[in-house]
Amino acid sequence: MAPFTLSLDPCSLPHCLPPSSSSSSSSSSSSSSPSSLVHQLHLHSPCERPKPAAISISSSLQGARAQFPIRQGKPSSSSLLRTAAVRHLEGSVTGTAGLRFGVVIARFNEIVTKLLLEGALNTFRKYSVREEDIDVVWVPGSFEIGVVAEKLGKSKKYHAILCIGAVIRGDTSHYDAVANSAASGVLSAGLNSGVPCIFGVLTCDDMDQALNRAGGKAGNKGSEAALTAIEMASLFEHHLPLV
Ligand code: INI
Repeated sequence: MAPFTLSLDPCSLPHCLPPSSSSSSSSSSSSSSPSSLVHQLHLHSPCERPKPAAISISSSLQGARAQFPIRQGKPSSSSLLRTAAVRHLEGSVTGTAGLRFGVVIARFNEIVTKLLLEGALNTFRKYSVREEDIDVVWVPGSFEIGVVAEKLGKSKKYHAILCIGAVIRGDTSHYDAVANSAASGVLSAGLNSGVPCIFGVLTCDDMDQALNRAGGKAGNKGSEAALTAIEMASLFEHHLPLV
């Protein structure tokens, strides 16, 4: 069996736990409040960030493996899924220090998109992303999102781009055109720029459905998309180095 040397980076904390939930779930851990965590994370600038895991592998795969830092996987109920020899590369939603995000948001159906943005910004805050590391760019409609997302991605100023819009069938006969264009635009932006572009565009049958997904009884999809953006930013930054 190839010998591994693993070291943990900040991203190796439990994957799904928001920094604040650890303090709220246990009264004895109140010292890890969001604000104290922010303070700790800010001690490291991006260039001071601890280097990802060091690897020592004596096999013919050494060269290839050395390009991809290994992080310890979260505990699995099945030991078959997590073994020493199989690498699992996965972004983390903790350890967000230094990660920068662009948000592209459509004004069309603003009553919905503003709620999605609110959910996204709350999530960024909850996971200790600094406000100064977020830029929000407004565009007229979802159709315009892709071109701006691609421009932001190519600027290399951001680790992920979060795209927010609301396409509502009841409002237009060209629903399908706008919805499909928004989806393919965001996809192309990610592929062409090499920066994760996250699809936070609602495609709904009516306004009720949209509001339900923008903080109503179906949750807030803007918040979910922000979490996806954090995970993908982390994956790219910490585990998939530029090659
Ligand atoms: N843009 C949206 O974001 N959502 C919609 O529901 C929508 N409808 O219904 O038409 C919409 N249209 C505008 C479109 O995105 C462009 O801004 C417009 O076509 C100009 O290019």
